[in-house]
Amino acid sequence: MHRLVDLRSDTVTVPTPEMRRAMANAEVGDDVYGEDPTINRLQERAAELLGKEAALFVPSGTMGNEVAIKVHTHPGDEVLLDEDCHIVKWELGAAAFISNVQLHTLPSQRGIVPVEEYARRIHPGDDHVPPTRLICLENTYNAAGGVVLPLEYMREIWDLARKHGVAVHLDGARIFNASIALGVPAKELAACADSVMFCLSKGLACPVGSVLCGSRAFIEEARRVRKILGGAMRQAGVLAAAGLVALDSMIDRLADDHRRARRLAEAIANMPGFSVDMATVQTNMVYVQTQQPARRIVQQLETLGVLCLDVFPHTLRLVTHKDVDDEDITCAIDAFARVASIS
Ligand code: TLP
Repeated sequence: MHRLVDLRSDTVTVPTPEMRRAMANAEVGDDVYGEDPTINRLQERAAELLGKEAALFVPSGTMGNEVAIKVHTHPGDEVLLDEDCHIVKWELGAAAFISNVQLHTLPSQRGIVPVEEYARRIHPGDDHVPPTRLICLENTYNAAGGVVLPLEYMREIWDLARKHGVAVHLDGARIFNASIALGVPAKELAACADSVMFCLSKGLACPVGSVLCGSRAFIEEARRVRKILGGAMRQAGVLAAAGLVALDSMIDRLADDHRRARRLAEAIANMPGFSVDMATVQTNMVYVQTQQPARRIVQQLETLGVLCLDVFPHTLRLVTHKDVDDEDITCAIDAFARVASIS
């Protein structure tokens, strides 16, 4: 029998042998004293790659986003963002819990809130209305299938925010997927935001970690907030070592994940009981609409050795990553065909 094909998320990836070697041999020190040379190297490398002055290694993408929100805002401030973005949907209300901010959520078309809508909502604050302090963007945008926000759109938001003195934070958990899909350096996307978080632990296959990038002053304060939240680590160079390998060798191969997602989507789109909006298949995710309840399909696929998530009552999410090869895609397509034939 073929091994399990795990399409639940790119977070399930395991470190490569090269990462494990680098982790075993990593030079380490106490990072709370700023003395871990491997973490320092990772932070410098990440800042350079994203075109920012400085960077901070954090345990998770959620912490990176939430530290950024805390640094950009004061209690009672307002943050404008899409209603289904990760910060709203999957971070357990952390922005309210940690930063005491009001999240003003706006509907979007696949992560794109019209620029005029932001313009209409931005408020300087007065005796009645909270000041808009921050706009959060997400690229790639998870909740519509890993779709890409175009560079032009990001620039328009950036110009608007500048004009009104509002900060922009980019949840770039999968910024390198966006960069590959757009054929644009990640730096150019990052240039449209004051701060950017990207994850090492997703398609880049590291076991742990994300990086928050921004100005030197922003990162200095972020470091303090990370400590308050209990996210300061000690000899975490063993983790950062995998991150350095990832930045050197795992970015370009994301194109393979995108190609495999497309193949999977094209096959499933033609099966009875399923549909796929091919326009949304832009990176490493496939959202499949199901006639049957998605939960039931997940269970049927599991018995055939294919794992995926039901993200909405009639929507499945399939994510390709480095631990899914062409043969796995064939197995997944066969499993879907069997489920389609019995439902
Ligand atoms: N996303 C996970 C789940 O939490 C949904 C996944 O499997 O996709 N921003 C974005 C856009 C994300 O997709 C995620 C994780 C995060 C932030 C948070 O990263 P972690 O899991 O490291 O806290």
